[in-house]
Amino acid sequence: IPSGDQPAMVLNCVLDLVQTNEQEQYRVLVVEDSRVAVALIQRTLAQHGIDTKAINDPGKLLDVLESYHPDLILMDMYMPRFNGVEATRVLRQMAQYSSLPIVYLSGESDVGMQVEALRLGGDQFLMKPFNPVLLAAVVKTRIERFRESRRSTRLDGLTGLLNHTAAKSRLKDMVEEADGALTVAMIDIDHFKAINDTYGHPVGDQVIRGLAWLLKGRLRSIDLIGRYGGEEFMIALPAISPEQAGSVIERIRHDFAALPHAHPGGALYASFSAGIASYPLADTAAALTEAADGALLQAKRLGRNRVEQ
Ligand code: GH3
Ligand code: MG
Ligand code: MG
Ligand code: MG
Ligand code: MG
Repeated sequence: IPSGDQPAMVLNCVLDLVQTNEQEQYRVLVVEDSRVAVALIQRTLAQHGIDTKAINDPGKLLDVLESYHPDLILMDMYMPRFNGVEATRVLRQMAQYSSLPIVYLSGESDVGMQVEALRLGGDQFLMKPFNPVLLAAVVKTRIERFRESRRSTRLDGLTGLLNHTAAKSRLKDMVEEADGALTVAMIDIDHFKAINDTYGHPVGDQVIRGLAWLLKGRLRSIDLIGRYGGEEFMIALPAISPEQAGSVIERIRHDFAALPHAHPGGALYASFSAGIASYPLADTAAALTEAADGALLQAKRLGRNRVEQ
């Protein structure tokens, strides 16, 4: 970050950092007993900017998976005290590894054995000695597809925002990383059932998308925006004071209430209520959510279209 006091410039640099972090380096776990093979594989993948970690001990597999979070496993078939196909079969029974790409890299030339290895959970079979160009291409395309599908299961289909599960998990990370202020807001559209009942479900959907659009436009890329439930959203704003965060939410509340939503007979107006809570007053994701929920309930009780703390 360059020195100088231009906030916009500093902000842009911060955004760049965030975006680079999002496009993390690909990680491949190499399960292989031959040092020569490991060296060849690591050199090939390193030439493509891919990070690798190698193990030859079956006892370490689960621990390494938890700490290294690979995007793909390159699995040897035959190792002393260790069978790659058996390890694959075990991983496939664990929910968190059921779709992790596993590519065999083995000298096994018997097609029947290769087919059996795929049947027990492998995604692809590559022969040793391997072609470096093919190996790199297989690894890269499989990882791209894996990351894309993981990304799409984290997003809500109607709004493109983080879904409930992803928003909760992102908030946990943000609380762990918080080195100062962090404000959470729970937002709920007012009398939404009446909007559906009066104008129909598709118009209701448009109102939800309208709020999502407004939130995306007003918040920073470091902020969390999630669709927490039907017409309920979760927001988290790091690195600004609770007072500043409160006025950001208040301005969005004001502008949403003035935003016209089209329906076949003209335009309708909606509003939302919000409850906010700040770290470190509440210091876990659960405590922040609960406190913000309580404040939201209070905002509803006090007549809606308002922000409460
Ligand atoms: P309040 O001001 O107390 O929040 O009242 P409300 O009517 O907004 O609250 P309530 O929870 O009773 O109604 C929420 C409604 O939102 C009920 C449900 O059918 C509707 N809903 C949930 N998800 C969607 C969706 O994706 N699209 C549409 N159109 N409606 C949805
Ligand atoms: Mg071997
Ligand atoms: Mg609701
Ligand atoms: Mg409700
Ligand atoms: Mg509501």
